[in-house]
Amino acid sequence: MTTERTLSIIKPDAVQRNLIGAIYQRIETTGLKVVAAKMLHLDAAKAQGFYAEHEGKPFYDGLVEFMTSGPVMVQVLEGDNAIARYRELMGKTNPEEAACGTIRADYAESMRFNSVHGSDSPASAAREIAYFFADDEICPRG
Ligand code: RTP
Ligand code: MG
Repeated sequence: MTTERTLSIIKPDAVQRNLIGAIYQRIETTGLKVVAAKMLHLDAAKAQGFYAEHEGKPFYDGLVEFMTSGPVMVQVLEGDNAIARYRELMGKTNPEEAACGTIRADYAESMRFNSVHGSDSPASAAREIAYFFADDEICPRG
């Protein structure tokens, strides 16, 4: 088993619908630990930089518009195989394809308004965590 960290975002649609607690409960119930957290209202430059890998794709401008439409909760999760386990907890990008019991199956409204983000690889996790958190803002829990 490998202890990993991953970057999680509760997106504006879910914050707006008061789902922060429900999503945190699922994260904690699955055994992942929140080791850093902050609420932010992203500006366009911050959202564009975060999703730079998707620049030029048809959904990019709409994605940036959505991610800047209201506050988000950003957190670092830690645990064994945290990256894959959190992606599994989220479910597929399109909520119509997400497995029963996943966050997106239960809460996402559409492909765009899909409630949560999770890093998709160790390299992405490292980049995304550093994009939002300084080292001294992360609190290892052991
Ligand atoms: P995320 O990065 O937000 O965790 O989502 P993901 O890995 O499951 O999906 P990704 O391919 O990275 O896409 C990022 C976000 O862009 C929106 N999207 N819209 N065809 C579309 O309309 C489309 N494809 C992607 C979604 O909000 C997705 O979460
Ligand atoms: Mg992604």
